[in-house]
Amino acid sequence: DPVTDPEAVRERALATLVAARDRTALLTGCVEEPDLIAQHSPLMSPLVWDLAHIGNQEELWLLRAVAGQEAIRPEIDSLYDAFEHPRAERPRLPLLPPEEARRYAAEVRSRALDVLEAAAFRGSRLTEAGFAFGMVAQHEQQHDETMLITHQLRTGPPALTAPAPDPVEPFTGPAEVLVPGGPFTMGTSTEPWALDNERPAHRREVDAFFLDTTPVTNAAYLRFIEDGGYTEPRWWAPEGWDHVRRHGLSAPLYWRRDGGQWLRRRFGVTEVVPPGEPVVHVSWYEADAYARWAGRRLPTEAEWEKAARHDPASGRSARFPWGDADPGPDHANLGQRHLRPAPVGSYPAGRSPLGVRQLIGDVWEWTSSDFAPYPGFRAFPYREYSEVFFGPGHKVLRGGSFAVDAVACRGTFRNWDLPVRRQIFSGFRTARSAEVA
Ligand code: AVJ
Ligand code: FE
Repeated sequence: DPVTDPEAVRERALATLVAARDRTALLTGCVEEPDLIAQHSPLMSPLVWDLAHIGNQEELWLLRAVAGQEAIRPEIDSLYDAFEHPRAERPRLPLLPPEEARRYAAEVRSRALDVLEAAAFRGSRLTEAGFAFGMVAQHEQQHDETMLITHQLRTGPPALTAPAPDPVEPFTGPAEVLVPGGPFTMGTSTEPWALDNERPAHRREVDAFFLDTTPVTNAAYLRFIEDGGYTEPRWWAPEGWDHVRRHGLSAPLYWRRDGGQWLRRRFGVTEVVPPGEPVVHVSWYEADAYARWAGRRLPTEAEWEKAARHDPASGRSARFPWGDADPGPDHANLGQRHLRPAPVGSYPAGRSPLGVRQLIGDVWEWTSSDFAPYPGFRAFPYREYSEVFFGPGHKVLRGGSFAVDAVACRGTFRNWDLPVRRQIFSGFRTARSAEVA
């Protein structure tokens, strides 16, 4: 059993730590030093901050908390504490220069692998089933997605390339799927590397609803734009309307109208907006307005998770829409294999039992829900991962994007952000309540 056999846990932890570091090396090795220390947007850290922060968190959790070691460089902790310094002020900190940051992260990693080699994976909640190692690998992968967001914000010639997803026939299946009402199991108490906010498993009642079979496409979103969506206050939440007016927004981030067509900039390349791909780089306010314009609404977080995990035949919740198997390349567009969402209709093997498509990967999907703790939530291992973000300010996103690694993606995984944010790889699908007889 991969959860209880210590050698299997060790092997999985090693493979995920190595994969995360390979990706970090790619994201910080494909540009020159000035691009590593520059701040490409006040919304983001310089890439060199993410790099040392990844090492510093690994040191805190694997070297100090798990192995009881002394700090390697105690004076740098505060520089890389995300709560002490907001992103906008990080470029003015005396950060480790790129070469030193690399050496520091490598030193931490080499010691962490010794800790992993000797670990017993029992006796404490932190090491049980390799949790701390899985948490650190997920943390690094989350910052790899953050760094990919920074790369997308960066202007100049492309630094990253990746093949396009395989082409598919335009999706012609039903536009929406009926998810029957009734209880389902939300969250998890058994997934070994699930983070605190995904726990514990609990029953949730969800009324019958219809959910879009696929994420909303660029073509559909364009109809909203061309119907005057951005000029009609009635589609918008009041704060959303205010935001759109103040910032003069009229299309997703990175889009620009050129004569008769819409272009977008994507990792240094300008291209015609592809009609069949899920729309990406929209805020919660834009998703909410589109849904209202379409006569629909965003799904709640519980509706999203029921559609993604509940198997009506067995009554149980699976880890993923397709079952309990870890994601493979036929299931979903994950792991930065591509630098874009795949067209709707891709990955038929990843569909849910009811036929909902592309719930995992491609684009993060906004839900209507505020980020809130599940009944019985306990912060673990630190309050600053989830607990301090609970509240009405943050909206939940689900399902992961093309920029998320499989280790940080599952049917229970919860992401959150402010409703104005759109530099993230965010899209959405819409829902409507089923008529009650
Ligand atoms: C879960 C993506 C909102 O990036 O702020 C990284 C993940 N937490 N380091 C973030 C995280 C601490 C977090 N999100
Ligand atoms: Fe972090």
